[in-house]
Amino acid sequence: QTTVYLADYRPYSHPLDRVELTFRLAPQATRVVARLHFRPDPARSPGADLRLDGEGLRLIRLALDGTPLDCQPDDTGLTLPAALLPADPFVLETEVEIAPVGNTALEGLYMSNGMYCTQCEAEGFRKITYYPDRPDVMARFHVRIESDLPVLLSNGNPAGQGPGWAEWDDPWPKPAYLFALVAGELVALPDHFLTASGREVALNIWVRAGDESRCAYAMDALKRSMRWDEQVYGREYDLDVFNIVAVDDFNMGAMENKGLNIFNSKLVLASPETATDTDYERIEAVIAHEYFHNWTGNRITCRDWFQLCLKEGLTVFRDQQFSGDMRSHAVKRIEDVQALRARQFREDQGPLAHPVRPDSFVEINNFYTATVYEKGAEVIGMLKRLVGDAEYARALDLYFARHDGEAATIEDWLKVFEDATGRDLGQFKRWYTEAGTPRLTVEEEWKDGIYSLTLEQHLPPTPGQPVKAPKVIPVAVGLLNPNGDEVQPTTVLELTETRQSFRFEGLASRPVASILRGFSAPVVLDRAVSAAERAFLLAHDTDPFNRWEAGRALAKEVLADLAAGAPTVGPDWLEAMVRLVQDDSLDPAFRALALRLPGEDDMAATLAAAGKQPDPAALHTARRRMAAALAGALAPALPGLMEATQITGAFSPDAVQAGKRALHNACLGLLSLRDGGAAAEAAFAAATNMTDSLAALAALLEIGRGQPQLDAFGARWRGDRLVMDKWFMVQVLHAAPDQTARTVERLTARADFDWKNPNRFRSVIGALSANHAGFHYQDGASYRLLADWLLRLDPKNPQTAARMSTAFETWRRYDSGRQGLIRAELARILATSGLSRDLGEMAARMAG
Ligand code: BAL
Ligand code: ZN
Repeated sequence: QTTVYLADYRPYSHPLDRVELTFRLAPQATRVVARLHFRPDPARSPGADLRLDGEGLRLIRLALDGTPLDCQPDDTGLTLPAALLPADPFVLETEVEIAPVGNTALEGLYMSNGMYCTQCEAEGFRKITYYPDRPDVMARFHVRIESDLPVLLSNGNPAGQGPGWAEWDDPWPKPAYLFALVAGELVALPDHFLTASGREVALNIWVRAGDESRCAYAMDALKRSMRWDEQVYGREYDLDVFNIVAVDDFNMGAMENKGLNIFNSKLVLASPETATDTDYERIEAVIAHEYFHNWTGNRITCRDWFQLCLKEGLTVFRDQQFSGDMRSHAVKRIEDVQALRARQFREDQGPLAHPVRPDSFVEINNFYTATVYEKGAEVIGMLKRLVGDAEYARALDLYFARHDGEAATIEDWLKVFEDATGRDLGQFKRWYTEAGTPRLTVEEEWKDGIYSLTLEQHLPPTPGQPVKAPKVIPVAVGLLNPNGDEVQPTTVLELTETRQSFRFEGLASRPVASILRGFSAPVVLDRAVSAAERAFLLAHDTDPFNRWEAGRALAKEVLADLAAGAPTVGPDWLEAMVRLVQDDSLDPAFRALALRLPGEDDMAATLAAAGKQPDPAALHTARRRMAAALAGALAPALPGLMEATQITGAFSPDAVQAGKRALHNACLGLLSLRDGGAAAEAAFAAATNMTDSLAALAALLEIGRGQPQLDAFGARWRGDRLVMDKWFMVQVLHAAPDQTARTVERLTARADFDWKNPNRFRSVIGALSANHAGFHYQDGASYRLLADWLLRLDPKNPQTAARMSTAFETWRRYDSGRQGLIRAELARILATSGLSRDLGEMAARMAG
């Protein structure tokens, strides 16, 4: 395995201006003719050979300015010796043959349900033609597609079409990873958008016939995204057309190819009957994310793949802002922090920890991680908090002005902020270069009317980074007086040293501190707070995030106590929940989030970080007892709450209705713990939308019932791949711990378990590891099953196999028995011959 290092970066030797591509599509033997217009620059790498990347290509023809060349490719590309290269601009022409139909890795040009499509990020273009496949080589593309299929799409603007062909011209220079091609029997939902400066843009969402009725929400989200980017970031769209295509077989969520976004169909298609509120929310966010990439990613791209967070962190941050503006900032922040803790903190605590900007990799596909994306977004949030909103806006304007059309770095990004604000960001840069989640301890002192907070940061060692210098941590703090009134509004303390004190004067009485408001930095706050103080903050904090956080901390303490053998659930948390859930001044979505019990994996991580060994079985039992206690305490309130949150009018996926449904269904889940499932059975029978239907089904499965409903659901949605993914997943997620592996074995034996489809694979094998107690069941059957499936998938689709292998990253948390079982599976994977670079790198890093 070859490791690539950031420190080895060198600019590409031969500037490339223009690319002309011709595709003659055929499933077994597609011909790709590429004409690359090079413009030699004597100042750049004089005398250098010309190296092109290429994998799995059959070279048919190679010519330089029309003269055939006799150069033999190797396994990874083609080298033209410097002696053959003219000093003046020249055209290199290649013709290669590829077989899209056999491409199960879903990288490069492949086929999905009879349609051709591409995925080139990060290094898929080299599977299409010989090319300098690196993001700092930006060129203008002209594409001709020849095929009898009716819809032929590529990037940029249409440049002509006739029977059996179409041409596309992209005026904006781009790296090859943003190239896309689609050809198929597709139909469009058409629309249009008038930009702020009055340009008309044709919008289309392309799907298979029959799916057009499920595109309206995605189209609406696209138009709102386009308007939002104009209004908030001053960014207008820059082509005559914007196409989105839905594809069933896709390794990721979606891809931001210039003017031709390709989406996993589950992130486009939605109707009330088939999509849950969570699906709608996700579609809105991902449509926005991919659209926002047009400026943060496409117009300004990354110099090399180590800079991936430059586009991904920023674009996630922008889509989070957008979703907050569209829905509720408080709810969105809580959801984002939950996801960050579940995925990124987990990554940061284990053998896969890496900096937001890694400095080496074996396979770049393995670095599309929660750290690069979600922590990358948190780092930008901190920057904004530190410089303030107005300065952030000025810095972003400067970023777009200075780097438009360029391939930039994190250094460029930080320099823009330094120039716009006059700040020195040298210390802040450590957030990009050092892995690990800082831990923050707090000491308080109240003396002579002065309240002092002493904050101390602890930076845990991570692979390859044993010792770290202090970071800049923005800690948002507010103070409440004992009556619950706020006496110090939110102020951002800048912790720059290992240990630092901050004083608040002029207070009449000892305040209650609300620390890390809005989750102002991605850190763990280690603070011993009494249950009474947490309950006080849950009742009075003006910061909605910290209000929720107080409830969450209380709940985690209850769960930890129960798992450690406490006989009952104490009253503080239960009483607080009873009050909160009936507080009609609170958004139902917020109340639903507060009612959600801490997840078992989350709890296991919390215990492990505190030096305690989590017992998956004990945690599972404790969580069930906690749910039962909550259901008991809320029993008198549940009927009234369910009635108040029953939606009577027409379905809408908006945040208000979704919030009501979330609270209603949270109550239904609790009620079913007491009524034997009667209410859930009735709810399932009456459901008119997927949110309610799936929630009722989950509530029944959770109490070991629901087989007739599961059968009815399966019979109704047999022909719908996306809905059937839910059917598969819900069974695995809610299987009892000793039945989880067996459930997966039963489901994977079905004819409709199409394991080469990434969505179907994730719906079962991904759910296996998401069922914490089932995955970690003591006999190790789930570990074996996961390893078996990873090894089976790896030769077909290494990228997805590698992603799913992260289920094993937490092995160090558990007892020696489980550690041994997981390590044996990792060793078995590593001992397999022909392992992909993707899975090989992941297994080796996890095995340590
Ligand atoms: N660039 C890969 C998919 C995404 O993050 O948008
Ligand atoms: Zn992205």
